[in-house]
Amino acid sequence: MDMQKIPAREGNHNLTDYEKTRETFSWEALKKHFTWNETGKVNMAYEALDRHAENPKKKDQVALLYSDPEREEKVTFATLRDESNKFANVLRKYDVKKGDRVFLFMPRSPEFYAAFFGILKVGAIAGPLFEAFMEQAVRDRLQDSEARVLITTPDLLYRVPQNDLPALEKIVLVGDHQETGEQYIDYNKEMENTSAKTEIEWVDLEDGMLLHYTSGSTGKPKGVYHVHHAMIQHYATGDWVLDLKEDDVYWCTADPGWVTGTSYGIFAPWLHGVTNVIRGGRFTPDDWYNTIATYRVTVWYTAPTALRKLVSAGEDIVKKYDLSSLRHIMSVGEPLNPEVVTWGLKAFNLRIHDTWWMTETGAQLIVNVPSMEIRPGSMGKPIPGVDAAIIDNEGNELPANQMGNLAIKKGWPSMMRAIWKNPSKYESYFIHGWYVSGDSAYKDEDGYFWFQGRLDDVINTSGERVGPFEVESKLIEHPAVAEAGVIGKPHAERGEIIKAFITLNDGYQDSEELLEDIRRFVKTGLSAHAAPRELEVKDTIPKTRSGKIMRRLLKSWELGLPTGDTSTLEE
Ligand code: 6R9
Repeated sequence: MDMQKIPAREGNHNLTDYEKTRETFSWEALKKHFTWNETGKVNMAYEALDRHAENPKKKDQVALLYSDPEREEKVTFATLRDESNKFANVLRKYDVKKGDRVFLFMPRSPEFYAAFFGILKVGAIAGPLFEAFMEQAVRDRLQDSEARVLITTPDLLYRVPQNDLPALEKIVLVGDHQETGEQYIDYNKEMENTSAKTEIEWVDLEDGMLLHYTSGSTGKPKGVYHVHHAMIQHYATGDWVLDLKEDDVYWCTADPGWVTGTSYGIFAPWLHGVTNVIRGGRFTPDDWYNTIATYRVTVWYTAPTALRKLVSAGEDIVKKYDLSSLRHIMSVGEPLNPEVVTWGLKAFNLRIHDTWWMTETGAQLIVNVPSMEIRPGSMGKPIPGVDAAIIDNEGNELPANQMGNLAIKKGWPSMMRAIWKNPSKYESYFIHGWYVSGDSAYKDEDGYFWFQGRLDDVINTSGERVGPFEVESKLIEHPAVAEAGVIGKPHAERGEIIKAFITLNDGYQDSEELLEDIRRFVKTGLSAHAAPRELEVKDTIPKTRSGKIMRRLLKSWELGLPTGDTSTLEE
């Protein structure tokens, strides 16, 4: 491979000597930064919010700089603290207690963030759901988590199948509405009538904080369970990788329905007390550049799929905006194409720093930092305090340049502590003390990690993880569909798109209208990002003798690749 190397960035970076810090760093020593080191009790909301609101020098600083095409709001640390206190009081009024699950299903807004911290302040576990989820996706997650309270908007209420959710007692509605049932709580009314002071519920480091549902290759989405202790790694990576300084204006483009939107859209920036830009609404290159220019964004965390769209939009549009405030750019979610890195150097005169991690890992693990040479196409190196390796299926470490399972030595602070109500699934992630990511990669002689692909059938479309099983299950609910097999098909801009192969029930004919109807069925029943962009009718779907859909075979056919071992194929 023709390997270009991009030298370290000049400047005053938080992590100046990666190698030396790796040798000397200990999580133990970092604890002294946090109040829980003295008190033994913790709450993320306090560390990220109240601590700054109590600091006379910081309380009036803008914490949340919200904008969408219709609304702009600047919320200080003191105000966000007060609003989250109020929401904690509202939850207590309805008897929400430590350990209860409280879910949020709404677009990004100042109310979202106040409610989110209010949940943490009573010691409850927050479960943010992406606003694009349709009924099935909402049902699966609220049923599995047995959420007692849901915060949503009147617009989204029709996607909440209340009759199927026996554990759900209250629904907080943010915005004007007509609903009158006992189960409804009016956000604005309750917030007006409650005090801005509250008692924070102090919890243990290992107590639950967050549930993020994520897709695997089989079964329904799984609840990845995170605890307050994770903050130590959000803080450390906010320092080393995000390179945050006190006067930064930081923008993470991810929605809090995905882990990047919580760990790096909420925790890391606010643990560092920086101004956090939150933008709602849809993506357009003009809007994005305009956001950076208007708010003088200095540090920007985004995803390859968005960057690829910016590349397609071209360099001329970059020149229309004053992006001179930008100091640091990072990417996560999918492989970052070397061409995008090269383009970034030209268009922004900045390096784009790839970072690798997962919902399950809770925080960044393999990264590029400003003081490190970048090798475009590589995810970088493990952060201090974390050991990563390439292992074989028996758990043996493989030598440099050999492809295998990307694995992490168990025990980093932000690691998930459980899969909700599914201990055997949790155990299945680990062999011989290694967490096995499901990604394949290799490590070069200099310790840089190179992503190769997923080892399971999980699809990564525009940076979002989609389990083929969920899509297949929805497809066969359509009256015309008998069987379905779903794969990810490589796509230049989106990384992968979802392609579904289906067989039809008797009496149905393959037609454009039917396929469009099936597509719409998944889109409105599950979620837009899970709807297959391509649908193809087949006579049969290949299956193993035990009845498992052979997605690998469908993929090889689709891509014209050798089909490999088909000995388990059903006759
Ligand atoms: C944070 C997040 C995790 C999966 C992961 C991998 C892919 C993430 C990547 C990357 C190549 C990177 N992924 N970062 N692939 N290079 N820098 O994305 O979490 O939604 O759970 O996805 O995404 O396949 O296993 P999540």
